[in-house]
Amino acid sequence: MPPAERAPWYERAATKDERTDRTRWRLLDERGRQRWKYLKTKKEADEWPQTAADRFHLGLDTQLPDQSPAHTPLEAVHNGLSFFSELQLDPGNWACEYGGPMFLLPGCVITWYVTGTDVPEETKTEIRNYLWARQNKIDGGWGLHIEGDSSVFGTAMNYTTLRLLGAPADDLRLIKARALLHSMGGALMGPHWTKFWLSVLGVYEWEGVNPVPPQLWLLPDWVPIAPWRWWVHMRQVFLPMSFIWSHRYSHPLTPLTRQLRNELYPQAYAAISFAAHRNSISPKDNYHPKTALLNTINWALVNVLPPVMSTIQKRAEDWVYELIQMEDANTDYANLGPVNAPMNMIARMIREGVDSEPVKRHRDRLDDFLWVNKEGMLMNGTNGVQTWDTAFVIQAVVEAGVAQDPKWHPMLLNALKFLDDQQIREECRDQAKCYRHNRKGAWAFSTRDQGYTVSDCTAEGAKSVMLLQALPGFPTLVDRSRLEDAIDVLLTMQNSTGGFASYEQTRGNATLMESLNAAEVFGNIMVEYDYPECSTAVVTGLALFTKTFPDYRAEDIKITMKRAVDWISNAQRPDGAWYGSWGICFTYATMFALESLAAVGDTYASSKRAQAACKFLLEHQNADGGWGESYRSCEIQEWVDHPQGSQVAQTAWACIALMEADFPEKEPIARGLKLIMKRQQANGEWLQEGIEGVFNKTCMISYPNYKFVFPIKALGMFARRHGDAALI
Ligand code: LAN
Repeated sequence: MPPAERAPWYERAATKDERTDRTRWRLLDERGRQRWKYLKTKKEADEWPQTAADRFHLGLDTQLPDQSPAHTPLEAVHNGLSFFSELQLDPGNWACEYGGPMFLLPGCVITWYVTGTDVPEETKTEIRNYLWARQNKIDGGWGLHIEGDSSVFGTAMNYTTLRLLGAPADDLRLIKARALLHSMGGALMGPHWTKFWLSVLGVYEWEGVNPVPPQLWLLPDWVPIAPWRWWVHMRQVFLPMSFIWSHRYSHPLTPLTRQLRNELYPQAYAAISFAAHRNSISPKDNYHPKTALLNTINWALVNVLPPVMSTIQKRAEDWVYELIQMEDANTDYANLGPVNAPMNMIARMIREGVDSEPVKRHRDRLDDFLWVNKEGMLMNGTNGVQTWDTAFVIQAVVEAGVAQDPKWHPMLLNALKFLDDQQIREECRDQAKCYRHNRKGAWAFSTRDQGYTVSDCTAEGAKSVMLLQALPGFPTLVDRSRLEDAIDVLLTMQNSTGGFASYEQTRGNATLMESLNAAEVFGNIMVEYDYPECSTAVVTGLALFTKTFPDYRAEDIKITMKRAVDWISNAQRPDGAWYGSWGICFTYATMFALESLAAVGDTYASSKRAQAACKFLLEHQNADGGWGESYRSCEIQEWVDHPQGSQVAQTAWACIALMEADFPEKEPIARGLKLIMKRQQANGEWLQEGIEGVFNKTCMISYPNYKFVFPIKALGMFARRHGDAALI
C-alpha cells in the first residue's frame, strides 16, 4: 500500500471537492432511529431502491406527479397532502433536516478525531461539502447558525473541522476564512465552548479556559445554584464538560494539530499567554456578557480555590462519572442531544479507554444525529423530529377536516402506530438520583430511546392520539390508562406561576442563575422558563382529555388549565403579541396563545386580549397578504420584517391565529391563504424559505416540515369556517 493510503484518514489531504453519488444514499428508519446509509455497490442500490422521501431530502427530483390545479383551500390541502404523505417513512413518522446551529458538527468531528474513529470517506466528503456550502460568501466565515453573521465561534470551529476532515490549508476558501478569523483576533477571541473544544483537540491551552469545576456537583441539593436546578440542556452539557476539564484532557499533538496551532492565531502559538485570554471574546460572539459575579468566581477558582478544590476533586469526578453513566444508560447512549453526546463519549474514553464498550456504543449512536441534504452532511439539533412533527401532521389533517377521507387513512393509521410505539412506558432507573423528571406516559421530542419528557411534546402526542382514536375506523392503540399516565406527567409540570416550561418545572431562580451564564453566545439558558407555546400545548391537551374522559382528575385539570391560561394571558406584551421562544417569533407564539384563549372561550368578540393580538397581526400583514418575520425579532425581542418578505409558514401561523381568535372578517385571512396557495407548486409541494425555528434567543434551527403542516392546517380550518369557495 502506498504510504498515503496507510496514513490515518485525518492526515490525508483532500485534493479536490468530490461529491458522493446522491442516488446511493438511503434513510434507514428503525422504529424512529434514523440513519443515512451509503450503498457502495450497484447491487446493493438495486436491492434497496430510493424512495420519494430519500430523493426529496437529498434534493433530487422526487418524481412525484403534478396534481390538478387547486382553486379552493381544500383542493390545495389535497394536493399538499398528496405530496407530503409520500414523505412519511415506514414506521409512520416524518423526518427532516434539523440543522441550523453551526457548532454541532465541530464537536462531533473533534470527538471522532480524539477517539481515533474511522470515518467513512463519503461522510468526510459530504461534511466538507456542507461546510463549504454554508460558508458566508462575503467574508468567508461561519456564524452561530446558518443565517447568522460570521463569528469567532462559527469560524474557528468550522475551519478546524474542515482541516480535520482533510481540507488543505492552502485551499482558497480556507485562506479567506483564516484571514477573517485573524482579523477578529483569532481563536483566542472565541467564547467558552470554542476554547473548550480546541483544548480537547490540543490546539489551545487549558489555562486559557474558564473553569468548569465538577466539584459543583457535590453541592447539596438545597443550595440555590446546585446544578440539578439548571435547565436540563445546560446541566447535561456541564456534566461531561466538567469531567473533561477536570482531567485537562488534550489529544496528543499530531502533525495536523501542530499545523492548526499555527493557523488559528495571528500570533505565534508559543508566544501566547493563554492564561491572559480566559475572558477574551470578540464582540460578535458576546451576546450575553459574563457578569461581574461570574468573573469574580472564575478569578477565585483560578487563583485562590485550587488547593481546596483539589481535595474533593476525585470525589467530584467519581460522582460526575456516575451521572454520565446514568445518562448513557437511560438513553441507550442516544443522550439528550448533540452537544452532550460527543462529550460523554470523550468522558467515557478518558475513564474506560478508547476501545471500551461505552465508547463503541457512543460511536454507533453519533450517526443518529447526522443528516444528508442536497448540500452535504450536517448534524441535526436532536436525533430527529419524529414525535413532534408526526403529531403535528395528524393534527393538521384532523383540523383540516379531511381525516375521514379514506385516501389518508393508511397514512394516519401508520402515524398513530408510531405515536403508540413512541410513548415512554417506564420511569428511568435511579430517577431521583440522576435528577430526572417523571417520564412514564410522556412523549419525547424525537424518540422513546432518547426518552426525555417534554411538556408540549407530551401534550401534542396525547392530543393527536385522542383525536384519531375518536374517529370511526381508527383502533384504540393507546388505551385510557396510558393517556391517564400522560396527563399525570403533565400535571406534575406546572410552575408556581401557572406556566409550563419545556422539560421540567423551573428549579432555580432565573436572575441568580443567569448571572452565572458562562456560555456567552446564548441568552436565558440557565434555568427553565415558562413558555406560551408549551403552556398552550398543555392547556389544549388537557382540554381535549377532560372532554374525552370527564371523570379523571377533572378538578385538578380544571384548576391547572385556569392557572395556565391566566399565565398565558399575562404574558401578553403591551403591543398585543406574545414572544416566541421556539419558532420565529411573534407570529408563532401568538398563534399558540390565541389557541389557549379560545380553549376557554376568549375570542375576538369578548376578549380585549384577543382583539389586541389580532390588531398586532394585522398591522404586520404585508401588501401581498402574507406575513414575514426575521429571526432578528428573537434576538432583539421586537418585530423585525423578514428581508425576503412574506413566508409561507409564518403566513399560515398568522392565519391560524386569526381564526383561533374568531376574527370576524375573513378577508385578511383569505389574502394570506391566497399567498400560500400561489406558492404551492404543481406537485403540491411548498418550497423551502427562510429558517423557521429558534432556541436560546440567538440560535436558529430549521423546521422544514412546518411549510407543509401549517399551510395544510390553515387552509382546512378556513374551509371549515368559511366554506370551500375558490380563492384563486
Ligand atoms: C428543542 C427542539 C424542540 C423544542 C420544542 C418542543 C419545539 C419546544 O416547544 C420546547 C423545547 C424543545 C424541546 C427544544 C429545546 C432545546 C433544543 C433541544 C431544541 C431547540 C432543539 C435543539 C436544542 C438544543 C439545546 C441544542 C443543543 C444546544 C445546546 C445549547 C446544548
